[in-house]
Amino acid sequence: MDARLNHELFKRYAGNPILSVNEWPYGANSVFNAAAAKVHGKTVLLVRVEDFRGISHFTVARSADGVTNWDIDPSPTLLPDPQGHPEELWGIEDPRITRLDQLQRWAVCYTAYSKGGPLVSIATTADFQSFERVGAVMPPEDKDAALFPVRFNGLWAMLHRPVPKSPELGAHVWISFSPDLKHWGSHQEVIHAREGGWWDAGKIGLCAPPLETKEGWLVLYHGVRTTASGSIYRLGLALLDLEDPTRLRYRTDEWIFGPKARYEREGDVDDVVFPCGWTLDDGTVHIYYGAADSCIAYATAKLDDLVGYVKSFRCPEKAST
Ligand code: BMA
Repeated sequence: MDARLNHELFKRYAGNPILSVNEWPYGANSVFNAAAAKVHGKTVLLVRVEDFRGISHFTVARSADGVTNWDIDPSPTLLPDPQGHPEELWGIEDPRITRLDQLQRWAVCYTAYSKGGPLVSIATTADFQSFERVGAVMPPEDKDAALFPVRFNGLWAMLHRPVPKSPELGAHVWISFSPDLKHWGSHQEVIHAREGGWWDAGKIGLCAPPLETKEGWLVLYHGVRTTASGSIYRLGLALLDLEDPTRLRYRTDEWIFGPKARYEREGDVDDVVFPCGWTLDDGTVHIYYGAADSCIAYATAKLDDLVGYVKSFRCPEKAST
């Protein structure tokens, strides 16, 4: 394995960051961790905006080329609704968008920051202007959730990351199933955080929604490395079986992307790259990632390179932990 290869998979855009509070039409502390979708040929970002109270909401930004000339809603697109949804008391964070063709709608999984801790909520939309809440679907603490775009044996599937009470048990990616997006069950762990000195030891979480490829569901996940001077958020890849997404087939040993550029290394939270969305066209994957919890950056990779790279690592965690 060429150790340099992993740093060449994603190419950073030279004009990064592509969005920050400097472009925002109203005052905000930071804009980061945006979901992404292609809607009528345009790239739509559902951006996490943190206000000066520390509470987050979402605002839509649209661009024809997915990189420049962002048309940003002049005021918040989706605000937390603590009256109707008490679980949103301290804001809504880190959205992930999945197109559900069967429902002719987009589903947004997001973190609702409740008094009991962060939990997973879902809302749907047909136009990114009005949203219908499904509500809270997983109790706290649980976040980093996204839906698969299709049903498996008639059931919707969702990846998410529950956190056990004892931190030494680690926080892992789970999969759950639902007939109606509201009621979830058949919970099982699908990607296990590694242990010891690994870059993804102890705590991992889904980044962008699972991406369908001929070879399986491509999963981009973050690993959190705890160091003496704070946490480092880096990214790895996994491939789940196309027919049975409870089966982890491949997983990279090395991280494929980590904080390097200044805007990733310094911000409200240093050393964080945190993509909540990616889009695919003509074999190119476009990732949109929060950098240092302060701005949004953009990078591209070839889908074939990502799939080829993850397949060059034989899965099984048991061997690696
Ligand atoms: C995670 C989430 C993200 C954030 C990251 C780094 O737990 O809360 O929203 O970007 O921490 O601070």
